Amino acid sequence: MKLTGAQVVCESLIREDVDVVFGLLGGAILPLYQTLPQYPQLKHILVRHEQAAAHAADGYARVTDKVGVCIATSGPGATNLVTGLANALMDSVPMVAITGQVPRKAIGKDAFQETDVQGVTLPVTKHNYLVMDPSELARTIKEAFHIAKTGRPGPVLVDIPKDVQQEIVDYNPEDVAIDLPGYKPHLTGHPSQIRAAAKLIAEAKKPIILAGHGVIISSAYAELRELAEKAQIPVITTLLGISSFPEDHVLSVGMPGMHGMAYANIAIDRADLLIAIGMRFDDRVTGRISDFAPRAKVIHIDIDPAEIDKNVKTTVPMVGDVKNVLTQLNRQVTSKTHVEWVREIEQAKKEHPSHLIPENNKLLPQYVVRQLWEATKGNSIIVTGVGQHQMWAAQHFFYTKPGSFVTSGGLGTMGFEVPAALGAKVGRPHDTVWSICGDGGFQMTLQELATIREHNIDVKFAIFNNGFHGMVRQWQEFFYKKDYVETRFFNPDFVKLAEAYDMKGFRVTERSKVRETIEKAMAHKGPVIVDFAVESEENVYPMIPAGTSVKEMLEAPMPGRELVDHKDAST
Ligand SMILES: Cc1ncc(C[n+]2csc(CCOP(=O)(O)OP(=O)(O)O)c2C)c(N)n1
Repeated sequence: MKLTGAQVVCESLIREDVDVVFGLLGGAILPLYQTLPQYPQLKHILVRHEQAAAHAADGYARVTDKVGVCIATSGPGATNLVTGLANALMDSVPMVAITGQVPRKAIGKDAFQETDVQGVTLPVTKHNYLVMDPSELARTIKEAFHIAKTGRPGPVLVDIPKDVQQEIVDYNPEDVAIDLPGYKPHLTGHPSQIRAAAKLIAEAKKPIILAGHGVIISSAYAELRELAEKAQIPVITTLLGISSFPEDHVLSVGMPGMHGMAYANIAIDRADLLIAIGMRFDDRVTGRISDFAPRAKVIHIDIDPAEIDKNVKTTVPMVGDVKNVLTQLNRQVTSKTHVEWVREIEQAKKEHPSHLIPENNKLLPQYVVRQLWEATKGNSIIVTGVGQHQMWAAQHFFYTKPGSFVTSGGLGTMGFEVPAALGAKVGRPHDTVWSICGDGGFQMTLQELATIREHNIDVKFAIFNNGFHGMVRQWQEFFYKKDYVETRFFNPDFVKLAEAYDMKGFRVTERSKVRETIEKAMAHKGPVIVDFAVESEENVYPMIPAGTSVKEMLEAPMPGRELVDHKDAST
């Protein structure tokens, strides 16, 4: 059949099972926008800034098994997507971004709103295209989705000149085939490596699993659990691996790394075998590499061969999809117990109770997180920004439902919390979504409150209002003698702000009012902002300063353990 390029794009999106797109229009993408009403199956959510379109698509993709889609115009529209693309690439999130480009004959002339988007986004996408021939549109969109969601997922950008969107082409969906001879993700583990890994597991006295985002991406929850239970191996979950293993399980040891649970880091330090599953040994996990897991052999399962030996030397690598590899491995792993080892970790938990919240009358941010957990009975998707509140959300809410924690891990993007929560609620409309926000990060994308109100997207925002860029203030306190340069700032009245956006707003200044306000917010149908006036100079503990090791770990001061000797070892 004969269609315009724009119609081919819409037809192709529908064939990829897309039902919602996030975007903001402009001249170069107008032909596509003017075509959208012909396809009511494609719901469009108009954001107020393109960065939010990318983060919303990202949040949507993380809580569904779908690819998130965002759309922007040429030039500034496309460049506004860059942070969102980089964020999705770092955290392996399947996304397709469609951008308008100036007409073909204007390319290279510094035309109005012309930017070399392919060039700009090359390092922040898994792959990108500039479609110069309308007859290649259908295949390109099909390839973009295939690349975005297979292998190690990531964002793919398709840049389409305005006249390519307007031109009439032949479209026969049956004839559209992908043509990617060089792209063949390796999906199953090599049998000899599986045997070698099973042997290491059988020999280990102190094995520990490090479960990452790959477990969630691959939906390998049951397989992970089977491995852990069969061989009685304690499980640590990285920041992005949170919710891949239920935190109420006896073998759960929590999060490792810079702000990980002390006992998780101690367990890694003492382990004789690390089984790293779909994680990439980020520096926030390892600290100083030479001191990381000094006694351990390493089994590393990852779909991306580039991750093997990148940061940590691997004894047995297994390249493949986590679910497949674990299924293969579980067949060869024999039942075992590690009673002494599990007891040793239990003892470390008692000696280093990192999850304890100080009992006092202060409005502590940790307490707010714990109350959110209790009030929701753990039945909520938690979305966060980046900073102290993010770490407290990771530490003090106990995640038991797969895919219930959405956070910007690799890029650490403040401002993620508002649009990603919007996207998550669109993706899982029947789930409660709480966005735990920094007062700094919230103000980076709060314009999206208008989008949220317009579509009545029922997200509950908990702003941790400490009047500071809290995480940076903490570094200034620890490493720069409390020299608070430019971390303190003025905040608007968030309750009035909520009212300005026709939303419900509450302010909480006392610990005793936390729970009832959370319940009121949940009872209200529609979006709510709760402004928690939390302790302004509370610190996140434990902390392993950047570039150091578990030996230099700082734990919360308590009787008999005073804080001493803060060194600036940061890199
Ligand atoms: C876009 C962006 N800019 C700067 C930073 C550096 N940074 C990391 S944490 C942080 C402070 C975050 O403050 P806030 O959002 O209020 O959260 P809090 O740490 O107080 O919980 C900053 C500025 C960042 N991560 N992202």
